[in-house]
Amino acid sequence: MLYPIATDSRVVMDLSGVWKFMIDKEVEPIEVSQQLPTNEVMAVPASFNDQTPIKEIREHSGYIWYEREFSVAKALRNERLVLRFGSATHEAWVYLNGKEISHHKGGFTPFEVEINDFLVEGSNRLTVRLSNLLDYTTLPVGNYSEKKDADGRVIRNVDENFDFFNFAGLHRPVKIYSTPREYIEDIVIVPEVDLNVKKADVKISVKTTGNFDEVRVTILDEEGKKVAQASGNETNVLIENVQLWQPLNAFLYKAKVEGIKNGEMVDVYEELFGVRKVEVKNGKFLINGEPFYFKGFGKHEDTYVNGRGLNEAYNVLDINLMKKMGANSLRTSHYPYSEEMMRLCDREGIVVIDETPAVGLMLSFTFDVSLLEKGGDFADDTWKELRTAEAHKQVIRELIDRDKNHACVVMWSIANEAATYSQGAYEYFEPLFNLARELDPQKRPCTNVSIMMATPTADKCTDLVDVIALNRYYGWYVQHGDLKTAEEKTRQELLAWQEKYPDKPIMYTEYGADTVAGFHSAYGEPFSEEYQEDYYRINSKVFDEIQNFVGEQLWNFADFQTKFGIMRVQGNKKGVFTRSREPKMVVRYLSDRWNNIPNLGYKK
Ligand code: BDP
Repeated sequence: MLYPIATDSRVVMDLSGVWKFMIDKEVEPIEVSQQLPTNEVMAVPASFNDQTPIKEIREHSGYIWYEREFSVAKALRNERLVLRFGSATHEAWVYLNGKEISHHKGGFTPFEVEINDFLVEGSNRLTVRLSNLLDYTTLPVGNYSEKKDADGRVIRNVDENFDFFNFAGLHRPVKIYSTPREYIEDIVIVPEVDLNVKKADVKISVKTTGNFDEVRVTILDEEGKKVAQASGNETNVLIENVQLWQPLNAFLYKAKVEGIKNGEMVDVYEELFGVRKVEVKNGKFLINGEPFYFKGFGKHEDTYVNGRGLNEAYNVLDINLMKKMGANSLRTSHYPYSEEMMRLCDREGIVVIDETPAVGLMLSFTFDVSLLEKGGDFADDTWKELRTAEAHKQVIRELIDRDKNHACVVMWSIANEAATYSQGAYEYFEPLFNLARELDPQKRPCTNVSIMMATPTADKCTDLVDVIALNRYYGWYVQHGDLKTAEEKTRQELLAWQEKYPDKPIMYTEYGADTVAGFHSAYGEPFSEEYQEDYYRINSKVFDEIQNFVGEQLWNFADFQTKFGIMRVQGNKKGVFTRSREPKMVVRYLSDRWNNIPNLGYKK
């Protein structure tokens, strides 16, 4: 799906701003033929939760309404007009002038609908009903329950089956864009580079609606200089002396695609792309033929007030902080991030592991590794009770459709910390990996980010992954406060993986310790800034001993908001930055380490 941009043939209207807002108390049905009966307002894009001091709104589980009016200039009304949501969390019903025009389930991917037939002259009323409910059929997975109050009103509750606050709302921009009636619908770009001769053969497929005499593709470099041109819906262009997209050294070409009729350009779209080669070979993760070492973070889209809503200034700050630390990569834990962030990562050369919102696929949460080390075929009810397979297929489709052309994306993460050690896991995941591999035109590697109980002996899904991606908390959730034993355990486990799967690269996608900024301890006790630094130091030491260990993405970039819990003091404190992005002490150590590790060729 193309990102909405303005071009010589397209106009974009942004509906960001202050909308009318209301939580639905389900007392009586809302009449969409009437204006929303509310005086509340909320800013869009943003989560609604932190824009109010009212607890009942902040913690509301159920249905939520947004509304605003807009007009479309007369000059545009003969164009094809598309209403597009960057995301609406988690399920949306869209009404225009009281008529339902669209429905979408899944809170982290865009959807759109043509609105010409529903528009009226003058003011148009756009109403959105959202649900922030999660259950055993949705991604992420929530524990859903409901009860009735004294008046017979349904009270709904979602207990998150994951460790982040269930922010919701119109999280990403809502836009109307125009295209001509005959238009470019989609563009798929697959660059194949011959690294020896620095030549790229770029396959470009253009999906159009309507009849064009010619579909012309022009490739421009960063200075706007034409480097190649070809014609056809399916075409290959050759780029000589190609400039590669490299980690932290991005080069982006522009594919200018024009639909031409009677000698005139009717529609034009410009898609940026990078030329780079990603391979997994002999226990290495290669970018452009050289072993890449991941340095960076698991993150969240999580900022004060905006919640999970798009916050471009924070996105820019975060990438700048990462670059200063010598980091080169991030994982979009635990859901697809905004398109704006993906475009920024393309531009900045940040390497991305792109994750679906499949988190919480586990119904017997424990860090008791010994449970599985006892041997036997572990079984809990996860794969009997969860009914997420359909939603999972849908998010894989929508994620790959949205992000397929991004140079920054080097790997898909199919799920985070699923019960991959439990009976039925392989049967659940095999079709999903097949689907991702079939759909991705660039055939990127795929992984499943694994939880501690998915030990080398217990995990049932390692055969499916290209890279072994581990979330490990030795020295925190286990061997808490005992870094000496934690170091031994880490070494033992990594060596066991390497021995069992010598061809698969291994990396950490999470490791970390909750740390209260400003809390110090002469004894390096847990929660102190000293402990956090000691924890990272022992981990680094082991990583450097393991030949096939190709990267460290720690948990977490910054402190973030979670649900309440006896283990959470105003959220998760594993950030190396606070939620407002002040560095904790460990940032100096990590910056020192990472600035001395090359992006390519660290472990030859
Ligand atoms: C892992 C999860 C992550 C949590 C983290 C933690 O993948 O979402 O926030 O642990 O406990 O289980 O800090």
